[in-house]
Amino acid sequence: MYFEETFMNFILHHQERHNRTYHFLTLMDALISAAKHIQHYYLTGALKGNLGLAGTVNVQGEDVMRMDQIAHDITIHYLKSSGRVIHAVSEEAEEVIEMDTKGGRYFVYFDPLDGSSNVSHGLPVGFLFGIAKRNLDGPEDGHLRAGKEYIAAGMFVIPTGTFTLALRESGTWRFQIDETMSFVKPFRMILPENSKTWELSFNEANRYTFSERVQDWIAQKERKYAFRYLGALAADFHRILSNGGMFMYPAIVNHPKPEKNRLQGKLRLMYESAVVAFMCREAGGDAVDETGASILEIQPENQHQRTALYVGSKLLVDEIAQILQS
Ligand code: AFP
Repeated sequence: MYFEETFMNFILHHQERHNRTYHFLTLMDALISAAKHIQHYYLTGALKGNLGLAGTVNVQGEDVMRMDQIAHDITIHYLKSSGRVIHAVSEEAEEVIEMDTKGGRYFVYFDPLDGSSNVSHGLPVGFLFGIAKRNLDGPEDGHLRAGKEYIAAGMFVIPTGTFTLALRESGTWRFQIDETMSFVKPFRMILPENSKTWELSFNEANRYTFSERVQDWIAQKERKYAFRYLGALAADFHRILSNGGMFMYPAIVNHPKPEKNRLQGKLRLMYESAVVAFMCREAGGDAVDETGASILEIQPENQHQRTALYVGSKLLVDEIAQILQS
């Protein structure tokens, strides 16, 4: 018989090779339990009447919760019970969530159900997370960490059963779920250098609201690369990691209704942009914001801060960064 290497084995050996504690394993176990539980709800939610409108009542006469609220509650439960988390930041909670402020070691930033408009279609959504570590040597400096200080970042693409995790200076790895619901078969992701498979991913409907220079750049490239867009960052970025190219959510600066401009972009820095930027860097790529500055260098001023995002193959990101900086 042949057995694939499990995620837990992979991460255990990684921790041992680097003389690290097992606390990180406990945290990863909590995140994986949450992801499996969310996937279960996603797959059975319609049957249980839980995918309806929040505030309505389901067939069992229970109040219907939004799927993203369910995913948030599940994740909070597992993170809290791990006993390893100091503070968590969730897309679904305005305030920072205090957990184990004395014994915890990690800060976790997450979006438990990103791309929720895909839910009612049964199409992929993401559970994205970034992890930073308590300052064990000096005074604690709080949860607002730049992406370059994350120790790990990852995403589950639900309900496809794929999980991608980047470990600082140790690469980006993809796992898939097996018949026993274990994540197995670590596969190192490196962005392909050959541009044959590269793709561009952005919301085409927004194209004429981008800055002129971004529009010009797209016009130069559009015949060269295939174009894909699912509307869920984790799923769109999943393709870019495999095929190369670039995902972008530029700033909206030319909307016909100026009040609809989004000068800071749409995506959230701490649990969307920095997460994929971290995974991308570990796979040999890069990510910048609307000024052409590195996403991983941005020091957040608040946990729900937004940023424009250009992430993917280094060549394309360097090219757009130069244009944005000029
Ligand atoms: P929702 O979770 O509100 O659907 O937003 C998803 C998302 O943050 C990200 O996953 C997508 O890449 C992006 O927004 C899609 O935004 P548009 O619908 O504006 O293209």
